[in-house]
Amino acid sequence: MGTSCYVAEEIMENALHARDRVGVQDFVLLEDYRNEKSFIENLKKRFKENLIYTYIGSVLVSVNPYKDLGIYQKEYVDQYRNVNFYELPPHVFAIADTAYRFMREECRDQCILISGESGAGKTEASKKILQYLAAASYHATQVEHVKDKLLTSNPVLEAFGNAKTNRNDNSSRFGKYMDIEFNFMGAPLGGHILNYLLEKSRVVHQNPGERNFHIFYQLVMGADDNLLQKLFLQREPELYYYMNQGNSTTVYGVDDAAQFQVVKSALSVIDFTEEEEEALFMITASILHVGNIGFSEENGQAIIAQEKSVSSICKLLGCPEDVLKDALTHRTIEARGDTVVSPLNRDQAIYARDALSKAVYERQFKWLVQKLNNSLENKSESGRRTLMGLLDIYGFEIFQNNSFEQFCINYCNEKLQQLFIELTLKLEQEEYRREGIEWETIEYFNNKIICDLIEKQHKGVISVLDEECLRPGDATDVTFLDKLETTVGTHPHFLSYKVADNKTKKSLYREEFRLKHYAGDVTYKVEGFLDKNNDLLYRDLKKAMTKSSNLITKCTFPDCELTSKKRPDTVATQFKKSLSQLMDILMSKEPWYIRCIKPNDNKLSAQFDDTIVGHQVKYLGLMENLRVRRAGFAYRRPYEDFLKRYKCLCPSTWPDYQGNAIDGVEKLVNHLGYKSDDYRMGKTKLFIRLPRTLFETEDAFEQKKHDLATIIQAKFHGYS
Ligand code: AOV
Ligand code: MG
Repeated sequence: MGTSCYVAEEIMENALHARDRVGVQDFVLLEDYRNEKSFIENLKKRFKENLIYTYIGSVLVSVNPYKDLGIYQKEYVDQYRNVNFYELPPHVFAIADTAYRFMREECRDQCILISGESGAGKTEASKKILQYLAAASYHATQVEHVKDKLLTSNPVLEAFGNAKTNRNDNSSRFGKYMDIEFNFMGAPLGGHILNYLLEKSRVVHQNPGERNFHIFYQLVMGADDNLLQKLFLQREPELYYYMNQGNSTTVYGVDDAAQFQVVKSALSVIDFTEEEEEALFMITASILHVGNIGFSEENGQAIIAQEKSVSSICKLLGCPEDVLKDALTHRTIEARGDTVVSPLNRDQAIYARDALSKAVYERQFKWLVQKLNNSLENKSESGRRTLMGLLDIYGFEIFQNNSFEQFCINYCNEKLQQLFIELTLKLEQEEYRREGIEWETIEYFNNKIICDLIEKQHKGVISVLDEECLRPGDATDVTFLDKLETTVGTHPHFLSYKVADNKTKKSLYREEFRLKHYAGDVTYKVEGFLDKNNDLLYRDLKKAMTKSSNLITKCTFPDCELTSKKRPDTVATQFKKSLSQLMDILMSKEPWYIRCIKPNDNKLSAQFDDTIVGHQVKYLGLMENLRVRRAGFAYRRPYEDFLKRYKCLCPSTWPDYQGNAIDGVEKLVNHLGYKSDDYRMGKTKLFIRLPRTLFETEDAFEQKKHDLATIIQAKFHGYS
């Protein structure tokens, strides 16, 4: 037996002795593996011992410790480097290392999918993976710069895309998928980021206890006096309407001013020029001024209350003051060649003002991602390359008030859960059946029904919403709800006041609908759905922005947009399309999963709430995942591949073998002494139950390679 297996056994032994205290490190070893209570008990035992990671086979379950455990330093990176998956205690580094090695050795694209509800630890996990890949991958001076950029892209994106919510002090308000590109030696060459739907409504509105995006607070608290003056800002977040609505301008334990310095230095690493940096902060500042404009009303016409704010904006963005003032209080409508200018009332003006802020911020964010991508682009090498994808999205969320944003976020989580089901529960079981391996079907809840309810053509929530958005005339949020009730009213995962039974009616208001998501019931208020989906910015304001001399705004509001007649897709449809593309990307890669769990709802370190954890275990499908894993096989390879790699280990298959692959593999496994329960012969593939069996074979292979190399070397020396 090779040394690595010996170590594995010893660890396993130790683990068994310590089981009472620390539980099992792989749920597959859990005796009472069908029992949810035992499952949760095991998580809890480990959590209490600060062991936050546990495997279900190759799936990593992680429980947020809400404290620094000191398990991510360099020693840990070194420890996990090039070590077989099961030989060390579970760790996010082990997943990163295994995916990285698979990618290099088998030249196949990999992806690591991180899921879990808001605050469960997805973003932290994704940062640890990036850190590991940078530290453990091939070192060379020419790639260190790429690594720097990959790592520093994070604080910049988080500053502009994360915010404090009531669920998480550093909540991601956009979805992020990142591909890192490696050459054949495993050196990172570059990267590419895809971003998904930023929650831009936060720019103009925050719920009690919440904040706007971090960057606003960082700028106001961290800019030096000089810069602050240049931006016409004061060091008091409470002065700005866009920062003070949540009545919570600070985050416990966070130093916004220090973070601003981190962002500034990160910007220079990712190739921002001084002008670009200045333009970026000017836009950010101008949005704060937009929020403070304020309007009064006379004879039904809006009047700008804070002229000073407008003049600051115009100086910062370099756009003519009269044009902006007009655009903030008037609307031009063009019909059949005629143009009619009509004044806005106060509400309309506020609406237009906020639409402007949202559009400017969102476009700036997209520009930022594009700029990052330019900086991360692999310009040095062509040739064979493989990709490692990393997905970190916004987690499932339920708030007191749920609106269009939560609808999109939760829809995204449904899609990701669907992918998990497809790949780990459905395809896995189908493969056993297809390969003719005896299999007792394991039942699971398939959330495809909810995905369909949301996205089905003509019949889903998004289609109905779009229909109302595009219908000229009297469409409102309420007519949208009416239509929803007619179209999907009988769907088992849909409820609203009108279609609910008398008992459920009591828990619903008239202008709400409830979706029974895989992770729980969420009640959405329809108010604002049409507006947010339409996402209109009045032409006058667009026009004012095209006149801006700020180098970012100039680029994000191109003139051609004014002449384009084509109506863009609605927000929900754009999102649906981008998610569908994302699913295709993920399906084309070998997936690894990290399932994050939140131990309590109070962001506390020492609290493990059985009910809250139990709920997550249930909806994440972890019990079913375990049962499939228990009954299944950890490793499978087509006969040809297996034979090709290991044929040298058996005298009947090496050096000469003419027969077919299946017979060859049979000879091989017999010779290697596989026991009958260790493996199954499928129609086209060999299935191996435990990784240990494969490790032994791999060790024997390494030994053989070594022996052969020694023989060849000896011969070589003999001849010379
Ligand atoms: P999320 O990404 O899953 O939520 P985060 O990764 O932002 O959640 O984690 C929330 C907070 O929990 C972090 O800011 C840390 O304080 C703490 N935390 C998470 N993981 C760890 C860890 N491994 N060690 C120590 N502390 C941790 V959201 O983005 O809201 O869905 O949209
Ligand atoms: Mg996050």
